[in-house]
Order: sequence, then structure tokens, then C-alpha cells
Amino acid sequence: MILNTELEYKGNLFPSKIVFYKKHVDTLYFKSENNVALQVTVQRDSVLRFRFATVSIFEKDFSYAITKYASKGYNLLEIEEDPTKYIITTSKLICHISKIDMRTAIFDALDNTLICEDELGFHWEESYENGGDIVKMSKVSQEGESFYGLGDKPVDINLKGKRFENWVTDSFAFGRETDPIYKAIPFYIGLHHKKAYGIFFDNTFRSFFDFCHERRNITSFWAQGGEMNYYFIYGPNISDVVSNYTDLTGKPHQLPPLWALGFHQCKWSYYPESKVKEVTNKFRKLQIPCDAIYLDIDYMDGFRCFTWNKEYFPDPKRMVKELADDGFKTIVIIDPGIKIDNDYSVYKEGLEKDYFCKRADGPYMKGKVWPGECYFPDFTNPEVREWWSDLFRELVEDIGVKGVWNDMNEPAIMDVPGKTFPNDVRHNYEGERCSHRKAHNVYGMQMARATYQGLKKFSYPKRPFVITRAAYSGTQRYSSTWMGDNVATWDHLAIANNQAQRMCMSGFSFAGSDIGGFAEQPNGELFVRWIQLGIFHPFCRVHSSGDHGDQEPWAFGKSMTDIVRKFIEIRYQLLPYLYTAFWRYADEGIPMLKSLVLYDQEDRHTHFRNDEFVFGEKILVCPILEPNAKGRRMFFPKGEWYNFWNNEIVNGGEEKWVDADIDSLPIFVKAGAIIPKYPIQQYVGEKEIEQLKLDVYFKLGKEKSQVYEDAHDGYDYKKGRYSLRNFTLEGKETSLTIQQYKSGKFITPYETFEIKLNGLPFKVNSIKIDNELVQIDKIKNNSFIVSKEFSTIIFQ
Ligand code: MIG
Repeated sequence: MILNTELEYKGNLFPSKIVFYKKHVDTLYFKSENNVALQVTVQRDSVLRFRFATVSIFEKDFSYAITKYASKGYNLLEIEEDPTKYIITTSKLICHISKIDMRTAIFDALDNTLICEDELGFHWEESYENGGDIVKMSKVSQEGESFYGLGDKPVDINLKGKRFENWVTDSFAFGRETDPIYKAIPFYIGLHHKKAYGIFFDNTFRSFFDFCHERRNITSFWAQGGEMNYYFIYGPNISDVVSNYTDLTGKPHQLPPLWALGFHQCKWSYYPESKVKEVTNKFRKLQIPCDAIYLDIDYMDGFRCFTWNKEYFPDPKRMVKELADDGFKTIVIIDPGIKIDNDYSVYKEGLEKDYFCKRADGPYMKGKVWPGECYFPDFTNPEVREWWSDLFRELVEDIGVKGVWNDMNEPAIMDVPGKTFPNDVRHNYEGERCSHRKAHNVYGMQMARATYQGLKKFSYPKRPFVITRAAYSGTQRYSSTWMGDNVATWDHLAIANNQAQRMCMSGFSFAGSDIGGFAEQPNGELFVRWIQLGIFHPFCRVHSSGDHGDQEPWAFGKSMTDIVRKFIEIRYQLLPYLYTAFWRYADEGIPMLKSLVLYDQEDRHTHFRNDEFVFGEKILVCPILEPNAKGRRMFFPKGEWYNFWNNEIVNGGEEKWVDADIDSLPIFVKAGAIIPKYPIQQYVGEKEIEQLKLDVYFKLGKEKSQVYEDAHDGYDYKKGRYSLRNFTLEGKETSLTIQQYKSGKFITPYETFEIKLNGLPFKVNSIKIDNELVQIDKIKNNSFIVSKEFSTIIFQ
């Protein structure tokens, strides 16, 4: 054994002085006397990429996270040099690189303020154990700096003072502060002096972030291998940081079918077929809207993926069709573990084609999961992904399954230390073979990707739907996600609220929690409060482990059922609003939920808020997170807000008490908003939409709103067949003007709008539509029907 030799531990090493510099198009190369190479790429004016190599040779430039659609190009790139530093200037940023030690400092190009500055900067430790380096970075945390992001961490929104690890982990019944859990999203946002920037550390090894935890004014991040490879992303608005990060790591490749934004019901497990039908029939009988029903692992034959238990489900194709006729889309679970069984075709094929992961010395990676001993496809091999995607043909094309749920893809292994593969497992990694140390964090992502490719192929011309538990940055391109195995407690309701907001701030908006809690059982009150929050999450599904009793909307007595129905109905009415928010996310990377700090970062009151968030662009929500509440105090961002229930106006900028008994929830609409609504449907497509309701909220001044619609499925929208309505509202003391500008070739099925006027401060004496006066008795109860083609309406 080698003990304490220089080879084993050399301590921290640092770059020495720069001795070489060259520029090639958008990239600058620097080399230090001790052979450290630094490459700075100007990706955009506001996005700089930094890569360090300790032996002057960079690895092959490849990332699972970065999308090929990432924008590139800048308006300005100038390099200057003075005796102590190089100075890189773009139209947004100025970056200093110190000649003696390669440390960097980044400034806002417009006003020269310091945004982000290295403390020790890049340094490393050689890894005797694995070869290569443990790569490290430390930065000075600025005065009053706050930190956000990092994906699914079950903690407060502001990360200051905490340390985190990124290593995707099956975390049954995780709790507040459990770390790490299911996802690895090594992206954070720093905010100080009203300006925000982001850092995306694109390194798939086990990585760590420290936000002033170890040292009060230092932020650091490091990884157990690979390169120091990070993107600096400037805002100065948080929402720009997030949309730039999402531009790099990708947006959903297509919009979800609208039904996927409806309500989903799940349990471990609904079987046999009669039980599934009993549940779906009850939804219809009780008139509680629902679009999707899930089959958990028990639908399979001995948990073998791509098989059916014929005793429980004798004729899946017929059942799936009958469910579809009743408006239910069937979603089935598929895990990565393939049962070792010589009579099982998927196993045999995987073996023949050499698609399963192997240990360092050649044996297969054998692990116990639900089916018993299993082998695991190496999803980092493109050929394996292609094979996997083809396995979905029967499920999707023939049986008619509409979505697939990927679970256990951390990958989770039972009864072993670490709950996953050992580090020595080998992976293809797109031909750049590596160990599990490097591939672990992307394994689940690549499984979701392969699943997505299958669904996309076989659902065509409809849109695919996939949900995954494990994820690395970029997984949002392929899949939706849920937060894993939470618990039916009040604290978990608060955690779910933080996680959904954090996921949105981390570029992955299509996320939600197991409503009601997965482990243990909620009482009716907790279930109702969770539904009230869940209807505002982009992904809205009730799920539970089932060994603690029922968790359907009717499981808690009639009065609770009625409240649950009322809230799910609100979600269905708001579908066009939600769909518009999704379009904004898929189009521009705008987070679908906005934590208050993202909504108004200039107001310091928002920096440590957790509970309140803005759903889409205009609706402020604050969940009730405690039992027996009749209301709560909440913070209102500045501006005017209408109480959703009674139209009372609240002036923002401070904390206020809001009544919200069990059948209510603090929901507020921004003054000036125009909120589109559909009629209540039991499932998407149940009704032809014959009229679009526009809830108009008066404001003194101007406000813009948008409504995006298309065929709600398929790809025609990509060819211009969408309908985008841009509304501008302008309110004065005695008049209200609404203008509409429409673009896109999609013809909506309805001909008219019902305009509902809320909060109008004057009595209407005349109405002018596109310069023609119409009779004012057409207004009834503040409602008014008008052709969808109008361009200007003036109420006076
Ligand atoms: O070891 O498929 O998080 O949603 O119901 C448990 C059974 C495996 C964990 C998932 C959960 C799912 C359950 N799964």
C-alpha cells in the first residue's frame, strides 16, 4: 500500500503565470507556465464558457446537456491586454483574466459593476485513486448575495449558507434538507446589487456546491473528475439568466399534447382491469375532470418490461381503447432493469447484442430490482437507445398507450450500499468509454431520451409524453418529471412548493410532486390543500404508494370531494392560460412558475420568500401550508392584485392577511391581465370549444397579455398553424381600450369571445368595436360577446 506519498496526495495545485495566448474566432486560448490550459469561448454576448485542462490537453468536447440548438453569436468581441491582465469585452460583459494566476473577474459592460470574481479561482487535486483530477473553483460571494437554482433540492428557495451534492439518488421518503435526491442540475443563480448571473457547471461526475457554508463569503464548486467546464450566464434579470441557461441546455422539443396538462391519477398500483375501470368510471360519475390513468409495475408479467400480466389485464388493447373512448389516456411505467430470464425476449436480445452494462473486468452489472436479478441497458450507447426506442412499438402503436413513465433510472438498485451501480461499471458514453463515476448522473437522462425517441416515433403524428424520475441538465428536452417519493406531511407540501418553483428556475418547468404524498396517507385537509397547490404546477398528478389506503379525490368524504372537484375544474378552465405559459417556456425558456425573487428581484423583500409564486405571467398563488388555517399572511409583489374570488383589489409591496378557509386559496390576478378560459370539460377534447372566455381585469395604465392556441396535439403548429393573440389593455379614468393583434394560421374552432369585465371603475355609456358603435345593452352582468376577429374595443 502506498501511504502518504507525493503521488497519493499533492494537495491543491494552481495555475501559474500565463505564458501563451492566442485567439481563434470566438475562442481564446491561454496556457500557463505549469501547463494549465484555459479556453474561454464567447458563446453569446452574455454567455462565456470557461474550460480548464491541467495537462494542456482538453478532453473531446462533448456534453449530454448542451443542445445542438443552443444559440451562438455575439455583437462585439474585443481583446485588450495590460501589464497584469487580458481584457475580453462583449456588448454585455467585460472579463478580466489575470496574467499571474488565470483568475477571472467579470463585470457588467454597461456600468462596469463587478458581477462575479474568482477567489482562489480554478485549482485542482490529482486523484491517485481514479486518475485525472478533482477539479475545483472558488469565487468571492458579493455583499448581500443570494443563490437560487440546483433543480430538485428539498430546501428553501434561497440556497445561501448551504452545501449540496449532485449525484442522482433514489431517495424514498426523503425529507427537508435530504441531499442529494433524484436529480443533478449543476446550475445556480447568484443575485446581488439587483443583478443576477448564472453558473452552469457542465460536469457529470459527482459534484458539489457550497454557498457560503464553509466560508462566509466564498462560493465554491468542485467535481470528482472531468474538467472544470462551466458557463457564466449573465442576466441581469433572473428570468434572462434562466432563459439563457434553457437556451443552452434546451427547451422541450415539442409542446405537450394539451391533455398532458390536465389532471392525472396514479397509484402503485391499479390492477386488475376491473379496478382501473372502477377508478376511471368514478371520475366520470362524480364529474371530476381527469385525462390520464397510470399503470404501475404490477401491470407487467413478473415486472418484465414490455410484457403484460394477462391475468390482471387479459386484453390490454381493448382496455386501453375503452379507456380512450372515455377520455382517459393510459400511461405505463417502464424501469431500466431487465430480468435475467432466458425465456424473455428483451433479455435475450439485449444479451445477444451486447447491450447491457458490464463491470470493469467484464462480468455483467447484475443488480436486484423489482423483477429480481437484472441486467441494465447501457443507455449511453446510441445503438442501445435506438434498440430501446423500438421496443415501444407494440405498447404505443398497437396497444395505444399514450405515455411512458420512467422510474428507478438513477439507476436504483436494491440491497446494496450506495443504492446504485458500483463506480467501476463501464459505459459507452457515445463511444468515449468511461466508468459509472462519469455516466451515473446522465444514465436516467439517457433512458428518458431513448424512451422519448420511441414514443415520438410511434405516437406520430401525435405528440409524445414521457415522465422521468432521474435527470441531468437538459432532460427537459425529452420529458416531464416528478419529484419522487415524498411523504404525506404538511412539511412535504411546503417542500413540493419549493421544488416545483426551483425546477422552473432550473430550466425544467414541466414538473410536479406526488399530490397528497407518496408514502403514508394524508387526511382530507392535507389532501385538499395539496390539490389546491398541485393544480398550479405544470405537471399535476395524484400518486401514492397505496399501502396506506386510498388517495383518489373521493377518498376523504363528500365535502372534500366537492372542494377537490372545484379546484380541478379551475385548472381545466385555465388550460388555455396554462398552455400559453407552456408555449412561452418551450419557445423562449420562460419559467412557468415564477418565484417572487424571479418576478421582482429589485425588491429585497422577495429574496428570501418561499411560499408565494406567480403561475404563468399574471396569477399570484400562495398555498396554505398549515392545518386548521382560515387564511394566512402572504407577501404581495408591488402592483395591484385582484382577489380571484371576490375581485377585491390589494396593493402590493407588503405582507397582508388573506382569508382562505378550506374551500379557498389565496389566488390573485394582476391588474390589467386578460385571462383566457375554456369551459369545464371532463377531459381535454370532451367539448368543442365554442367560445373563449376572456376575463379582463381593469387597470389604470397599460398591460399586455397573450393567448396561444393550436390543434393541441400534432406538429402542425411548427408549420405556422397556431393562433397567437396579443392583447393590449389600456385603462383610463373613464375608458377601457382593448386591442388585439393576431398572428398564425390556425383557425380556432370558436367564433366569439365572452369578455368579462372585472373592476371597471366607471359605468359604460358606449361601446365601440373597430370604430362602430354597438348597443350598450349588449353588456349583461359585465359580460359581453364579441367576434374573435375584433382589433379594437373601446368601452366608455
Ligand atoms: O421501489 O413502481 O418513485 O412513484 O410508484 C419503488 C413503484 C418503485 C418508485 C417510484 C414510485 C412508484 C414505485 N417506484
